[in-house]
Amino acid sequence: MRLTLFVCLIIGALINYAAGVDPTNFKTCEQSSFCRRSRKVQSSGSKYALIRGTLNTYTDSVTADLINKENHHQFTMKLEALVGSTFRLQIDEKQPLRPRYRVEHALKGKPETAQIRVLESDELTITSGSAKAVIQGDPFRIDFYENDVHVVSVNAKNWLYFEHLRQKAQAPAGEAADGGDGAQQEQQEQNSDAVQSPSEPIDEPGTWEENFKSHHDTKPYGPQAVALDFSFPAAEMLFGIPEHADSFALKSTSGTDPYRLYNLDVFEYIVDSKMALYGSVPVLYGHGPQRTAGVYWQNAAETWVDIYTTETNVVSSLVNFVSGSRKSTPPAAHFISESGIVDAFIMLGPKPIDVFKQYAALTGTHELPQLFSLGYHQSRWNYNDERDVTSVSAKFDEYNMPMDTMWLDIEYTDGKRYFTWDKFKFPEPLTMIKNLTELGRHLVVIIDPHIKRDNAYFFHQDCTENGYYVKTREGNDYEGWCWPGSASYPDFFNPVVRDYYASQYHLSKFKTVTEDVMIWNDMNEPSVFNGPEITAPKDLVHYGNWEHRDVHNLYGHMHLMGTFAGLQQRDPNQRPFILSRAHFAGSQRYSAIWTGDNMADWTHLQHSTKMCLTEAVAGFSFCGADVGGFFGNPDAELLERWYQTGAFLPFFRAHAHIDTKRREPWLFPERTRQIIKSALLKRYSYLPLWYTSFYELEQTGEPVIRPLLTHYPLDKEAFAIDNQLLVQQRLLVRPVMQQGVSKVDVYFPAIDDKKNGDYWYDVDTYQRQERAGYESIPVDENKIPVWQRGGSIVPRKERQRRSSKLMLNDPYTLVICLDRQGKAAGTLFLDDEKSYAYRDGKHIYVSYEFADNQLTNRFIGKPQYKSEAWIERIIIAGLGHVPTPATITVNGISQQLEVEQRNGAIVVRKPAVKMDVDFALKLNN
Ligand code: MIG
Repeated sequence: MRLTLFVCLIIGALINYAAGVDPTNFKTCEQSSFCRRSRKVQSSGSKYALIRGTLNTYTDSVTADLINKENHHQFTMKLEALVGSTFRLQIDEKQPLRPRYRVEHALKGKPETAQIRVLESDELTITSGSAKAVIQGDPFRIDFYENDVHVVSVNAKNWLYFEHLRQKAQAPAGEAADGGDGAQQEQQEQNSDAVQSPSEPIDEPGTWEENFKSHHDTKPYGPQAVALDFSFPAAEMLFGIPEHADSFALKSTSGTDPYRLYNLDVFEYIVDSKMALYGSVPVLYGHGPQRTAGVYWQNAAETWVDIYTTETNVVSSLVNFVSGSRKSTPPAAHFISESGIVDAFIMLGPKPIDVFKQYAALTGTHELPQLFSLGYHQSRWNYNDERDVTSVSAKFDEYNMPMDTMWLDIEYTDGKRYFTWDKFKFPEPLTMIKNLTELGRHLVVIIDPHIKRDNAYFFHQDCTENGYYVKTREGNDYEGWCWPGSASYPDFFNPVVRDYYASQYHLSKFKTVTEDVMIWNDMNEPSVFNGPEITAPKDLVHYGNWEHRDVHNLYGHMHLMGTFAGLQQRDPNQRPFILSRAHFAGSQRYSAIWTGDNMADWTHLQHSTKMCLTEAVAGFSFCGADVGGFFGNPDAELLERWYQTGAFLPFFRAHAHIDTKRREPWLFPERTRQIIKSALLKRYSYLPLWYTSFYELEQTGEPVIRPLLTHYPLDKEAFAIDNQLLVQQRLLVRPVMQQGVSKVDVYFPAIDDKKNGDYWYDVDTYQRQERAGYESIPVDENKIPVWQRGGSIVPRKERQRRSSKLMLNDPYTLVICLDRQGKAAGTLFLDDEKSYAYRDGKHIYVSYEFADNQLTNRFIGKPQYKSEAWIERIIIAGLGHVPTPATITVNGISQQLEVEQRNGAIVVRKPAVKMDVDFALKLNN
């Protein structure tokens, strides 16, 4: 017994060691005074009521005053209707001692408001189109309806909690507040509990100043938390609030910490965890078969989110069954933020795709990326010198593997001074870049926000002289420790600093790159090695006199705004490509993101799809994870499976830690090389689909990759599935993410509650799945299980090239998979793959339709881009007969085409029509 325990402890210690992260470096809710205070309200409720007679009605909004009935503090409430079944709720103090921070720059612009009708009786009913809000005065509560179905409640649990700003009481000598741990604190807490109501626990330790480990937070403005609960009566599950290394479906937080949103550089993060990571996107959705709704909690301070799920255990479902009643407590979320105001957008759906679009209407989308950025990226920390870069690129050619972009990590710089190069390792960067560019490849270099405090460094000189750095409370430039040693951090919240920063990217300043070199912004949480929780202290001061506390989760976002402006100014004709680690709501307008420092093990591979699915519904379709895993050395099988998975996530980059073994594909045996090569080729063959999907994301707000529930909202079995993903509504991908398996269970979702499913065609064999439900699918080492939906048309390019740039004029293959009615449809977008000309209509956007044995095309907008490309083959699956021959008609002239069989499909060879030409292809019976 003893021995087992001992062994367990040892193994436990070893696992911990391997798993990396030291959780004690990061706060728990208990260690964070505002989280502790706000969470207490969950057991007692709080008391807010509308003040009668303060209601004002406008064409698109109502306002009224709210009172905390315990301390009589007053607040103003504004409820505004926005176009697209969305309401915005704002609550602020009526007369705060100092202004409270309101998030700027996250929304893509001022949201368009909508007209309302107001009906006043016992309650206040506000209608706008099919959206309706019913406000109850005492206790304050709002219920939201979409087409008369109740989908969201605000404050139904009475957990609204708003700490008004106040003067610090003079503490008697010797009783200075202390947030440290230990018995003394607990003792004090018990005392204060005894005398204070939960809405007034403001003398608790940690309220007016707070310690964590060796760090002291002065908290000059005292307690100022805001918290509110949202219930989703029509939902059965909740999802959203990235970034966490956790499942797509949010888990109950009862008995655990809440999910935390606080941009942090977590060393060797663990999976299945609610701990904070690099990005924070406070948008959350509730989904049920009939309705989907969402809440965007616009607050940039540290935020914790408690999750209440409706547990479907046997007993409760039995009770529900017997009583015929619905579950009484719907799923709910409790948002708790350290400062700021209540600013919540309630998006009413009704369907998943509607609510994703409503969120995109608020915060925007990534613009159409340059095609190269959807190709394969080769990175590691570090490619050591010019020869290394050139020879890695050459090896890809030697082994006939496509690769678009080489990346340079921090070691290319002169001593971590960004915008400079190490002159010994990289004496001729421009020549190196030109060599890559001539091969049709790109270079991305890293530019981090920490600035080396070196008096001889121009950037540091400029920032020091002009006061561009983030300040301490005392008004000095804040100094932290990071890669360059002692470092300071530009205050990107200041528009003048952003302009200065943007101008550093101009080629007249950054002379050692070209307009084709793109940018990687890392460490922008910001990461500060010697700061509290490895980030900046909360009492630092930003532009506008805001505390870092108020704006923390936006720091990376502001950094990205500067970089994006810089790249646009550098070359107004090229769409910028930026990769960021930190992100907030709206950062998707500026950059792609990746999931940071994952590990070379199977669980991290599995989390790449989970995490990117959550990011995609939170606006970040352009998401990927380090292929191969950042820390550690993947074995051949893990690396192979990781390439196969990465090939079907939007951002596809291999990357590795400086201490790992080199792992370029040719360093592995021939078999592995072949597997990786075929994954790369598969990725490149689908580039036209990825590209079209990103164009459509920008046009419509519909995510590029999607969880199954997006298109199968009725199928409860599909709700939580996060090891499968859809690419638009065309592909179903189920990467192999387990070791040593020869088959995988794949779930084919149902379109109704009778278990009817779509047809799905295996993209390699055209073998068809006709039923919904689980299927066991055999997988050899080369297999990436991917199906195309019956009813869809997918454009592909099948010629093998060195990089995507060289594919510009390559011909297309159209893959047509028929549904039960023998129909299919799909779109294709093409342009110059690089400039903004598409926004002036210089593109071809075409919709293909197959019905009655005939394929036709229709142009959406006038085709105004001159493409050399043409259609070289048309593959049709599900036809049931081999028509010979096929007849194509262009401009009234008909011609017969050869038809062949390929696996379960037929192939029409060489239709040879240009992309901007009208045609009809008739298949004879
Ligand atoms: O403290 O630039 O997540 O991708 O290779 C580590 C070096 C800093 C963290 C990034 C990682 C990158 C590394 N960076």
